[in-house]
Amino acid sequence: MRILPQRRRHWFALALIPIICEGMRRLAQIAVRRPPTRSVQATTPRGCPVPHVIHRRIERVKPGRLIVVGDCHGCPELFRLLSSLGYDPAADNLILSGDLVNKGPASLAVLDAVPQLQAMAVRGNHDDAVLEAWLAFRRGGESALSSKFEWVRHMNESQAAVLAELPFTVSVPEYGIAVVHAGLVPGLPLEQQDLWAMYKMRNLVRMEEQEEEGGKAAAVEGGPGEGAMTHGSANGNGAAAIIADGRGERRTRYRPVEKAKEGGDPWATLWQGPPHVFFGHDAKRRLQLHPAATGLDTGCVYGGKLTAAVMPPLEQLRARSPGFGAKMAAGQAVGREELMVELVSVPAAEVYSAPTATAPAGAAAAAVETVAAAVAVDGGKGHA
Ligand SMILES: *[C@@H]1O[C@H](CO)[C@@H](O)[C@H](O)[C@H]1NC(C)=O
Ligand SMILES: [Mn+2]
Repeated sequence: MRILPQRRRHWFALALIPIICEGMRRLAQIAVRRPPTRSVQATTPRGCPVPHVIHRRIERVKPGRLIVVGDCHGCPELFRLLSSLGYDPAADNLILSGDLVNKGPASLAVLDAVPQLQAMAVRGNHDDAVLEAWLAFRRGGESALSSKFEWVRHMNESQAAVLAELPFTVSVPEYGIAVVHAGLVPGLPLEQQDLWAMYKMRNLVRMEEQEEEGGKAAAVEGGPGEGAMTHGSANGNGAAAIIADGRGERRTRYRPVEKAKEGGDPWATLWQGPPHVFFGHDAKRRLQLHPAATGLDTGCVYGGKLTAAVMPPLEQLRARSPGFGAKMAAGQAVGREELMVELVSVPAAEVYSAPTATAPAGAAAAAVETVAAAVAVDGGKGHA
């Protein structure tokens, strides 16, 4: 620096500013353990390899019914529910809403059942955590397993492969539906949805004006290549969405958060579709019946029940539900009525896991339970 004349030193310092800013930005990202916004999603939020297919599409359904089942959490009720439905793997289409494993006693049996039953499933946060634990166990031996994941030592390669291949969403365009474990942010194409948010979020916080002007969400606004969402936002702060509202002038941004106490609204109340989204993850809110989203986690592992949304075969649906064809043709979200959804539940045989977090406020919980009781139709057979 000394050899530079005063004026040139000045310019040299100016030239350094963007470099310093970039460095600080990178440091800030590292500090919150968030990779750069444009990075390819090389790992899941738990550091597992991303599956080959993140967003699975079922282009042609089998000729039977479409059945979406809520969070199993290793509960044997899955088998009772399916037998009460007379599930036929050769004809029916079965999708599980994730959190297949953990907390219940039959995690390995559920994993074995996925290929045996020709089921599809989406990745829940527990599925990813179990896969992470198994990978660490296989790398580090005995010491790598915490007591919570003790059972994971018995998981073999085929069972782990089921977890490793779980996509984050399964879409069935012919029915106008999609399945995700936790939720989706309105206004973003699937490819830009945040991996963390898809299996962790419960609420969406509308971002304040000043928050909107911060750099955090700005990257989502950019052109091609800049839209990729990051997934390291373990606190939910990194994923913000921008919605082009109407002609794209007014924009609403939402920040997905994990816990209701972090504010905002249940994401499913803001979701307008299409598609109609079936999801799980939110056992505290139990059955959620919104116009374009249906929450199916009815807390089986906590002694609640396991719930399925059953839709008729596509051919029957088209013939018997005029609203279905009309809405699909108009590119609108289909509701449960148009989909002729029947909700079928089996009660849990026991409390497999004590709910850890506090239940929702009494009145609200009671109201939700009443709705659930009014709508859910018990499976009839297989209840003994
Ligand atoms: C894993 O265990 C299941 C039985 O639970 C068995 O069917 C499968 O063949 C096993 N896979 C391997 C690779 O050992
Ligand atoms: Mn979950």
